[in-house]
Amino acid sequence: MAKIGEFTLHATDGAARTGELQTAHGVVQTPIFMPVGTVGSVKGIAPDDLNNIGAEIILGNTYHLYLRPGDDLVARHGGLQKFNSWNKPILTDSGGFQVFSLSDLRKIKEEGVTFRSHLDGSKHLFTPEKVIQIQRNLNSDIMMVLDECVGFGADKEYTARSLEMTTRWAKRCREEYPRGAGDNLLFAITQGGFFKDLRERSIAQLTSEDFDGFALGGLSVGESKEKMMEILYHSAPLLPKDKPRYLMGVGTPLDIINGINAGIDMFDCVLPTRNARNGTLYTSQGKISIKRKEYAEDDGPLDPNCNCYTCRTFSRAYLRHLFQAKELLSFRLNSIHNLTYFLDTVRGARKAIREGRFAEYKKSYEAIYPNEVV
Ligand code: PRF
Ligand code: ZN
Repeated sequence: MAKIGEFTLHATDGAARTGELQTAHGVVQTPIFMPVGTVGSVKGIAPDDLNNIGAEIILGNTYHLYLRPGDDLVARHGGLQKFNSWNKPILTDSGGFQVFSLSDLRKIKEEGVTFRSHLDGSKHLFTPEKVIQIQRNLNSDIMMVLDECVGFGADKEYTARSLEMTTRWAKRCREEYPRGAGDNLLFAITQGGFFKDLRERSIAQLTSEDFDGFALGGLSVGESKEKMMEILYHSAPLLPKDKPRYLMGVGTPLDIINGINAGIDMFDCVLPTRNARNGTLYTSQGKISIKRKEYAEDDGPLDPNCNCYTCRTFSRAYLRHLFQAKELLSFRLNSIHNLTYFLDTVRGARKAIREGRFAEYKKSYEAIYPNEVV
């Protein structure tokens, strides 16, 4: 077995790469998509489903698990994998982003960020040290440092001051959890908003420190696709080649293809599961809304090119009926399919990279999503 934290590249095709990352709970093939399991559960589906889909790693949220049921309770139950019976790798986001998007009355200081719980209004402080302690209690395979994700529209002066603080917070996280102190990996998060020179500064500062991987944060926060792509294609090549690169909270299938094309290895997004629950399904023919009348009598499979349980077993007519009747099974079957689609996308990318035809693979996705091409 490779050493925990070892990242091995198997093939490259242009800037796109395929490889594997060793974690304490097993190997992750890259490029990878990580289904989001905010509270330790991927909404609507069980670990059995995730295994059948071929999920290799899921994402959990420090913010949610700290507030409920509490990281100390999870620790008493043997860590997140014992608690939720998903015994493969888990990455946890640090809480910074969720505090900014979910909680009230947040106040950012050098020490950390104070906020009120979205559940009961209680007051809390996340410091870089605290979020490491929480993620250690959860026994996350890949822990993320505390960062500030500056919103779209933040001015240059604010963004510059913020990224310097994010760097200091990252260093404090590393000091709280020195290399060799455990089997949990620690990734840094680069910021810098939509200013190329600030992106360069953040990357230079963080990559001179000793982390197991590096994320691009602060993208897909309301900017145009053009802006996101500009920063993505500028920043990804500046990240170390020999460490995993993670594009946080991104994105659509075509965003993921572009990320891989820019040299990104890891992705997460609520899109496949959230859209599954509102009836928006990704297929090899593009996005469809299963609630539409045209599917009422459609006996065909949801996606003839998909081999998931949903597509092997049920008709579009039945899936439409379940959705219209607000049956819980609709959530499960739609989520199984959408996650399969996203995982098929990254599995197909790995194969294309190995075979030196990633450009062609990318074109096939641009043809499916013509309105998204930038
Ligand atoms: N920081 C953290 N988590 C995140 C982001 C970030 O910038 C994003 C931005 N798309 C998603 N999730 N810690
Ligand atoms: Zn399917």
